[in-house]
Amino acid sequence: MALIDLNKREIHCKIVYYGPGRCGKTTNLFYIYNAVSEKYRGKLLTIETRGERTLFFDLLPINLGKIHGLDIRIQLYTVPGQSHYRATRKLVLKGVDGIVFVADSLRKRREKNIESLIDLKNNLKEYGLKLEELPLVFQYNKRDLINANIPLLTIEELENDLNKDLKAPYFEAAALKGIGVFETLKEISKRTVKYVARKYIFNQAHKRAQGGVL
Ligand SMILES: Nc1nc2c(ncn2[C@@H]2O[C@H](COP(=O)(O)OP(=O)(O)OP(=O)(O)O)[C@@H](O)[C@H]2O)c(=O)[nH]1
Ligand SMILES: [Mg+2]
Repeated sequence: MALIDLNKREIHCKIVYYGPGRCGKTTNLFYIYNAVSEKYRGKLLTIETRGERTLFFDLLPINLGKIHGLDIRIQLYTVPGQSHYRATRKLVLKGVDGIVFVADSLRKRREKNIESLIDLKNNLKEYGLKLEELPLVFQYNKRDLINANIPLLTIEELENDLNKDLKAPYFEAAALKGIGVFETLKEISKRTVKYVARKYIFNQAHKRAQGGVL
């Protein structure tokens, strides 16, 4: 849940990495954790995993430094992608401020990507939120497998399947090698901080206007 603390001059935002099972959400967080200096990151919490499958969520707090004198603190979450953890995904989405949708480039995962995006929209709806109104970035992951002779979806196909109407920015990535990981994080952070700041200013103005009437 976004929080702006003007006394401490801090903004806190929640960004959720969403997407089908095994698309590479946790891999993104591991890469970020290993690449960011201790000064700018908290502990990486991986709450319940079996093998490499997330069963509840991962959480990594990072500090992006200052913008306009405010400390930007971001909490990165991942959801468990496997279909039967829908209730957990909904729980993790509570209070979300920005979303990275990680899609799997493997051709055989095409339907799973589409299903996961529908699942995301349905879960948001239950909180009265619309995907098109939230900060959103797509990450088309596992592009490195193009060299392994494994059938991959083209970027055009991924865009057409997932982002035709949303028209959100997208990044090609190979999260295991860190390619596209920080580009994705930078874009979603920028959009999320802007969104949270705007919402805050709007709410303050609304409160003042209401105070004026009473
Ligand atoms: N080749 C390749 N493999 C990747 C890439 N990103 C992730 N993987 C592999 O894909 C598998 C699943 O990655 P995870 O990050 O655990 O996937 P997840 O989305 O967190 O999966 P769930 O927790 O089940 O939702 C692991 O074996 C990763 O090493 C990538 O860019 N390229
Ligand atoms: Mg995971």
